[in-house]
Amino acid sequence: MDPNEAARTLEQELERGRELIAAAGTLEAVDEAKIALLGRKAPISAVQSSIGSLPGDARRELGRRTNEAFAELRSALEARRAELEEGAEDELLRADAVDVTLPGRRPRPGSLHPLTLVQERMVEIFTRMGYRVAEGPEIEDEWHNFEALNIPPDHPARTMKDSLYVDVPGLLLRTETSAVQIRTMESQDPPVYVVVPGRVYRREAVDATHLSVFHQLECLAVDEGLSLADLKGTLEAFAHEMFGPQIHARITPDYFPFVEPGAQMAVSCFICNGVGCRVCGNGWLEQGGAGMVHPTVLENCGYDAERYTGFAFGLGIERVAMVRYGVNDMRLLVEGDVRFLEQFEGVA
Ligand code: FA5
Repeated sequence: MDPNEAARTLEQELERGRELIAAAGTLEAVDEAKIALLGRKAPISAVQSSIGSLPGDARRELGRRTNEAFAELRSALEARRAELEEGAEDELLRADAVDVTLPGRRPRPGSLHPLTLVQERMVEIFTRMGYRVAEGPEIEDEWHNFEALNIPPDHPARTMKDSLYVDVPGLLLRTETSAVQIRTMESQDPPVYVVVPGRVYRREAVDATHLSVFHQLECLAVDEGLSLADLKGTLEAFAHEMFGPQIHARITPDYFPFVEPGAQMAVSCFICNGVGCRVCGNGWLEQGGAGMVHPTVLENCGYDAERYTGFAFGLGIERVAMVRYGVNDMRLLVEGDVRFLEQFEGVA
């Protein structure tokens, strides 16, 4: 390449470089322009390679001009790159900016589950009467769940058909909170006044009034001179506090091996008012079992059955919730449907 052509090429490349660099709108375009202007195949590289073949002064002159052209193009490329990087950062800052004037997104507050509401209310009613709250394990042994409660070995509740056993011999998921009657009496002397809310498990077909995992509230009172009248009065006081004066309570004879006499507590149906309907059948909704603590049970726990008498009952918390809130299918209480649950917001 002769010196004049080389000088022209440098001029053209500088001109082309200014245009290319000004038009590069992205960092990738800057990279492409760099290859086109300064790469091995770029015209300026051909000029550079021709320098060596020129004589003395012409060589120095073209060398100087080539270096200047390289320097100008490099610094223009760098300047454009810096400009674009700064722009990208500004863009990021803009995108990340928080608009404090926008309305906030308020998280929806949850509310207590109807079963929790009912359990808390039940516990409150009994603690106001002077009862204390006791608890027991949900995995129970056969002594506390059956034997000590006077439930004989051939009782159907003790078979796998009715109860859920765990993989350890002699242990099962407790079938009733009555097991905590035994644990309480084993751990303290009379007088006893306790209520025991808790979860129980049975092998049971689920329907509108039965679940296989449900809750009971057990009540146990042992003292000198307690009679069936105290049991009846306590249940009536509870029913009035819980359901109000429009609901009537009754107790009728029933059998449980750990009480004598035994009874069942029912309240008048909230749908038909005691007349009889599809939900209740005969006008009454069973709420729980009850009775005077069997002397054998007192003796199993080391209590003097000649001196002390007691009463006990176990209420189904789901059944109480159904009456209190007018729910006609127990399954609604465990399905977790928000449309059902949100109706209890602000409810006591
Ligand atoms: C008992 O569980 C006795 N332990 C109650 C008792 C305690 C009697 C103290 C005497 C002295 P029962 O199996 O009937 O009894 O259950 C008591 C209450 O639990 C029932 O009245 C009902 O309200 C509730 N219940 C029973 N089975 C279910 C079930 N599958 N689903 C929901 N609630 C149930």
